[in-house]
Parts: sequence; C-alpha cells; structure tokens
Amino acid sequence: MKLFLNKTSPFARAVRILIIERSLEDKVELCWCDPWSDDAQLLDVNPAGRVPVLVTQSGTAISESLLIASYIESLTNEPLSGPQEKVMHLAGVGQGLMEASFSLVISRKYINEGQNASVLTKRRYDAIQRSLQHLEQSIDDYSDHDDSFGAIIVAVALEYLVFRLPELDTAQHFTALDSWRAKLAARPSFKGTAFE
Ligand SMILES: N[C@@H](CCC(=O)N[C@@H](CS)C(=O)NCC(=O)O)C(=O)O
Repeated sequence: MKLFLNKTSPFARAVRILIIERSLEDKVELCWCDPWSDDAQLLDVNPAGRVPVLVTQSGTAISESLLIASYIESLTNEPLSGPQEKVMHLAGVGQGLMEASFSLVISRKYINEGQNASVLTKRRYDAIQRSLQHLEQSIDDYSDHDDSFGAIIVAVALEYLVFRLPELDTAQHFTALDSWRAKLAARPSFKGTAFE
C-alpha cells in the first residue's frame, strides 16, 4: 500500500500513527508530496489534491482520514479498540477540532486574516474553545482507550494546536487534557512522526 502525506498535515499524521499502532508500517510505502503545489502524483490519486490518501493493495485510492482509518481498522480483523460508540464520538470531536484549527492556520497563511478578522475566523476560534472544554470535561471517559483512532486524532489535533497556534496556550488552560496529550506524545508512534 502507499500513503500520500506531507510533514505538517495533522490528518496525515493521525493516519500514519494508526498504521504504526496497528503494526502495518512495513506494508505501507510513504509517498511524501506537497499538496499545495498541485503534485501530479497526488492529483492522480485524489482529484481534490489533498492528503492523506491511502492506495490499497488492489490499487484503490481512499481519501479522507476517517475513511482511511476505518479501512485500516478493517485490515486487522479485530474489533475497534475501546467501545465503538465512544471511539466514534472522540474521532468526530477530534476531527472537528483539527478542521477548525487547520482552517484558521490556512486562512491566516493564504488570506492573511488577522485574529477575529471575520465571522468565519471567530467561529473557528469558538469551535476550538468549545471542543477543548468538552474534551477537558470528559477526559475520564476516554483515557482508557489511548490506542483507539478516536484518541489518536484528538491527541494529534492537540499536538497541532501546540505546533501552529501556541498563542492559545492550551497547556495552561486545559491542564488535564494537556497531561493526557503529553502521555500519548511519549508513545513511539507519536515521537517518530513529530511535526516538522
Ligand atoms: N477532511 C480531510 C482533510 C484533509 C486536508 O485538509 N488536507 C490538507 C493538508 S492538512 C491538504 O492536503 N490541503 C491541500 C488543499 O486544500 O489544497 C481529511 O480528514 O483527510
């Protein structure tokens, strides 16, 4: 299989961590690319031009990190680790947090928007704050399922906030959540895929 990715995509990093956690690393060739420069090989497998994309053994290209995660879980023939509904809930919250953070960072870079410059920007900040509050309050619900995809995507979203939006100072404001993030960040799968 092939995984198209770049070094700064939180979506791609979450998928890569899941591949490592499920011991599938040797079966996946990493295809580094730049989604922002209309990479021809990436466009060939994903008309949307976004990473991550997983090309399966049969040559089928799957885009969208949650769909890729679901496919990876199906390969191990084991039930999802952790209660399925909780894992799905976490994955959804984590994806929302990741999308809101990523969209803020990208609009700053490409549209040159300052903080609170638009209604959309404010909505992204509010979504981030609400998601962090929700996660901080429900940490006891999910701290048992650290290797689930739901937990991985939340932890990568938190890592992305530290990497790209350090001014939000999530460690200071959401202490329980940050201790949990630091615990996951110490796993080899996280250490070996750190944002650069
Ligand atoms: N919902 C998608 C988001 C993927 C995404 O936004 N990828 C970004 C990198 S983090 C990208 O490739 N952007 C290039 C573009 O939008 O042209 C997923 O979960 O995989």
